[in-house]
Amino acid sequence: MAAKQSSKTIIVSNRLPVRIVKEGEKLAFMPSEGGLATGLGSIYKQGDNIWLGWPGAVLNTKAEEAQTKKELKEQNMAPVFLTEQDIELYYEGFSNETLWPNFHYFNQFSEFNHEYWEAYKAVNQKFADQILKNANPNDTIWIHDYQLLLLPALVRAERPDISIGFFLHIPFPSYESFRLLPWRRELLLGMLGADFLGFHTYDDTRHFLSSVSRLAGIGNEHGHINYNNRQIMADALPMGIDYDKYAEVAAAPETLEREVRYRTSIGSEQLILCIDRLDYSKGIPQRLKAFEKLLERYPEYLEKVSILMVVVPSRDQVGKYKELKEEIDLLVGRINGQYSRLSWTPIHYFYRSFPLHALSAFYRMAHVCLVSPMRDGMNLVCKEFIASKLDKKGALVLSEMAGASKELSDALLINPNNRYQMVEAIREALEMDEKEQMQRMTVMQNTLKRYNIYNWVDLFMNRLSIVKKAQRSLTTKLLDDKSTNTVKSAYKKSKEPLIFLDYDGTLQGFYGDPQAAKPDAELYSIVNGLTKKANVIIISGRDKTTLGEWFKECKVDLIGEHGVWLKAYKEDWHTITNLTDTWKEAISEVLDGYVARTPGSFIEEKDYSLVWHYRKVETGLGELRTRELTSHLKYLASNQNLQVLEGDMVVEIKSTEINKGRAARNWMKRYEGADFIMAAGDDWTDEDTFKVMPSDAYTIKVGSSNSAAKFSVNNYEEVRELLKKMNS
Ligand code: GDG
Repeated sequence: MAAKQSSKTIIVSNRLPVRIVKEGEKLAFMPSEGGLATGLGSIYKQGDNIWLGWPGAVLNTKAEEAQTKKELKEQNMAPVFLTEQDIELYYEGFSNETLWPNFHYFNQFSEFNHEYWEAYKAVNQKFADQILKNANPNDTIWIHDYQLLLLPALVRAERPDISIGFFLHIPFPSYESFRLLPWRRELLLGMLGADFLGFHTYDDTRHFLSSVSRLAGIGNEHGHINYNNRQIMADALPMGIDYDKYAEVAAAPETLEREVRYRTSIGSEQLILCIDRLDYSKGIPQRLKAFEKLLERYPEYLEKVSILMVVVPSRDQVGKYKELKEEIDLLVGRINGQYSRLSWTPIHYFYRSFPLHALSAFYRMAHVCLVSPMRDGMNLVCKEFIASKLDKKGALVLSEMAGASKELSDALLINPNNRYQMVEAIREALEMDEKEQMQRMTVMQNTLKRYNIYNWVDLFMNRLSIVKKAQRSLTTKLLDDKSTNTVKSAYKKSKEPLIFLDYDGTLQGFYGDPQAAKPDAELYSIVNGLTKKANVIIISGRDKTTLGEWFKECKVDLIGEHGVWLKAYKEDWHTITNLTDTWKEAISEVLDGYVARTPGSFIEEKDYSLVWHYRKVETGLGELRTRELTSHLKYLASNQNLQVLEGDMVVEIKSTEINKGRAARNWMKRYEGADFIMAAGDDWTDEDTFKVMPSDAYTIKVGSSNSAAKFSVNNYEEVRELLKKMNS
């Protein structure tokens, strides 16, 4: 007996949420407290789910590897072991010296080194091998970040149907930056192995789509990319934080005790807080220079305001980082040297990391949090600051180059290259009255509470499963000789066959003048051949007069104007009028999902329609969502008789009760005894017909292979060939 194949989720990232520390002969496994680890904890710790990645130490013996495997297995993790050379070339090299600077627009620092590239490919393959060892066809794989851009396609090559999601945590650069990479096409094709690709902001998504189109020559329609017969989706999904955790830590006795201790030693001065990893993308020197300018221009702040600056050590043995560290040290030295008093230090500078409760005490103490990166995918520090402000007092100065600025429009937004603006924004933050602080903080807290890390994880997994479902329902098989014979022999055997045929593009080609597309002799002969045995329905968008005229000599039923007009053979034309609103509940749920992911949008309910408004949504994002919503509804809900209409900043879903699907369904009732059902069509209105067909019907899409139909053919001539064979 075959064992039932379970379906699990596999999370993959360069680093596991654990750190191995070698203590002499022994290995200690320290959990990581990062936001991603917390958010994904709700997934990877469940059942058979698993997180794959590098455990953070190069292991030297088989015994160490075996122990690591065993310990990690107990925590639902599996290691990908990397050598020192892997780390040097793939991680430090290609990931951090090629991709990182390029994606953050620091191209002057990008190294284009072939050895790095080879190592990057090889390590991505190592990850793929590890996934393939663990993955079943029904599993879902969620791959994270820029170190693993090739991984989706490597897995896809071996598991064509598996569900793969990818999330990029750093910015995706403009085409103008990305095109500089010698391996740009390979990287894009690597990413396109995924079914759903998530980015922090709409701009990242837009840049990715533009690179895919211009560098890989693969077009997209509103975020949907058709590639290798798969419909892939790219979308913005800003990552949140574990809001409640930060709020709880901010209220913990240990945090309060630390705050009192730190305050006692610092004094009562106003604090500007900055927390970053040592990196040139963070704009640390620019910020220090702005602070120096502030003191110079507004001497009233001397002895009243200080910066508390935490820089977390990172790669400070590498050239550029070493230089950056030296530059920061010099600037801090210069400013402190010039302005310090015995009782006051302008910059409290720490080049080290702190435990969470210390960080939380800093967040509580800060009057202003200054987050001024030159470029940042999201930036979680500013979100943690907001969550830690239990009394809602304090102000955030935020670079518009951080992804977080798209959500936190109530911060004081700055361009980090504009020193004058930064100085004035810091001043405005220091001077802001409490009422305004609390107003702004309330808005930002509400946003972050709602779009928290758990919500982000749920949304990602939902998106991926919707994309995959739509993809699976839309994959057709090219009608080959074998399937043609199957259709033919089923038709021959049937006693009461029923055939729905769209007209333009299905039975006839397209002409400049629509009236010129009238049936020719061959077509009449085919239709008349079929009607000797079958009930044939011409189901078209054409008006009833034209259809009636063209087929007046044929023994066919007619459906005109996409289902508005119906006419059985020898009967008169009539219309459908009954309206219902039973579809609304299900569609509201879908729309709720869009409202949750699109801040500023809302739903209006009318008697026979629902309206999604996006006038207040970030420019561009509303338009992108419209495309997505329209196609989502078309594919998921059109068998419920809905029409999706785009208006001025609105999308309206109407109960028309009128479409080809409904008309076809009525006709199937009329011919209840049908023992062979076939439908052929070429455009989106025919999708409605395909969707109401019983599962054993032969549905045929003319043109692309993306359809709810089972089979596809290339053009109307091939439809005619098939019908001729059935007649023969
Ligand atoms: C990448 C993208 C994106 C910092 N110092 C200490 C400490 N931290 C914690 C912070 C925060 C985290 O580190 C830093 O998060 P960021 O978002 O700022 O940056 P990266 O981790 O480099 O992240 C970034 C992120 O991915 C998520 O997608 O936002 O744009 O570059 O959580 O609190 N934690 C402790 N001590 C410290 O001294 N305990």
